[in-house]
Amino acid sequence: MTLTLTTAGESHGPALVAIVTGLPAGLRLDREAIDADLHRRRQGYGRSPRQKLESDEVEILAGLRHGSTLGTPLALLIRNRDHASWEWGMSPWPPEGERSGKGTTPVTLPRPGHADLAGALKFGHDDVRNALERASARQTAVHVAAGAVAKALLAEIGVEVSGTVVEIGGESRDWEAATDAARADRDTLGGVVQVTASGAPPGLGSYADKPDRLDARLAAALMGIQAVKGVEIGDGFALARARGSQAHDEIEEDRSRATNRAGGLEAGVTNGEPVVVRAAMKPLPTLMRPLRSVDLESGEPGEALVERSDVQAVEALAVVAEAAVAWELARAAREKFGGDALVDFLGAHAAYHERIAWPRTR
Ligand code: EPS
Repeated sequence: MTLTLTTAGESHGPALVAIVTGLPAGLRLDREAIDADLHRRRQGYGRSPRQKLESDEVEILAGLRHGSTLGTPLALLIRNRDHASWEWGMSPWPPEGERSGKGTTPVTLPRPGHADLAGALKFGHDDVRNALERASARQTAVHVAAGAVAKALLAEIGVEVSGTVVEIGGESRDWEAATDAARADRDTLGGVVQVTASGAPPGLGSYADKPDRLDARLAAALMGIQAVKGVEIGDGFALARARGSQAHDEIEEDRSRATNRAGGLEAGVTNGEPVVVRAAMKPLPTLMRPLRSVDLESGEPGEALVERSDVQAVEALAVVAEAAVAWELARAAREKFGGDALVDFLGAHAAYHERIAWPRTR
C-alpha cells in the first residue's frame, strides 16, 4: 500500500490537475484547510502580480463524498484564472481566424537558469513556451493541494508538518528591504527554507535499499521543486566538519535524544525525533535586466526573455516544501501501516506504538 501522485497542467493553460491514489476510505477532508494552504502559497513579499489574478480554490472531481474519502482515486483541480488572457495562446485546438491575447508570438530567447534551452532542445520545440509552461513553478499549487491531503492523513496519527523561511538573499531578517533592493536593481533573490515534522514514530522508511530510504526520498521530493539546488537533512554539511563525538545524538534512558543533529533520520529511517530538512532555492531566472542568451531561430546573440515574474518566492517555497515533506511522510506511513479503511490504518499505527512502547506524544 502506497500513495501515488500524478499531476498535469501548464502555467497558463485552463487548469492544474492531480490524481492521488492509495488514500484510505473514511478520511475527512476539509476544503477550507486545503484552500488555506493554497492561500499561504500565494503570499510573500516578492511575488509576481500573477498572484493577485489567481484565486486558487480546489475543486474535487472524484474520490470524495460528503467530505470523506472513498478509498478510490482522488481527483483535484485548480483553475488558472490567468488563462483568460491566453485562450488562443494556450488552446489545445486554436479556433480559426485572428490570433489574440498572449502567447501568439513564439519565444526564441531562452533564459539562463530556466528549463527553456534544455527543454526546447530535448523535445524539439521551436517555441520555448512549449517547455517553460510546464516547467513553471505554477504547478506547485496542485502539489500544495495534495500536500494538504497528506497533512490531513498525518494529523490522524499525530504528525504535524510545518515549513518556515530561514533566509532570503543571504539575510536572516529585513527581507522586505532585501527584496525591494533586488527589485530596484531589476534582479532576483533566492533563499533557504526549513521544514520540521513532529510526532512521527521511529521506523518510517527503511535502510533495506536505496529507494526505501526516507532521507533519499525527502531529498528527491525537495530537489524536485522548481529552483531548489540544495537539500540538507539535520545538520547536513556541518556534520562533515564535526568529530563523531559531536555529530551523533546520544540515546537517553527513555530512548529520546538530547540533540537532533541527524534531523530525525538515521540510516534512512525515522528515529522518533522531529524530522528537520532544509532546501536552498537559487535566485529566480526571469530577470527584468536580462542575461545574455542566443536567439534559437536566428542564431544571433541576444538578451533572454523578459516577462512578468517574481523577485523572490522563498516564502512560497516554505509552503511548497512543507507539502513535499508531508507527502513523503504520508507515503511512508501508508507503506508501514496500510489498511483500506482509515480505522485499519489507525489500528495498525496504535498496535505498533504499543509493541515498541513508544509514547503517542513526544
Ligand atoms: C514562474 C513565473 C511566473 C510566476 C509563476 C512561476 O509566472 P507568470 O509569468 O505567469 O507570472 O508567477 O508562479 C506562479 C504562477 C504561481 O502560481 O506560483 C516560473 O517561471 O516558474
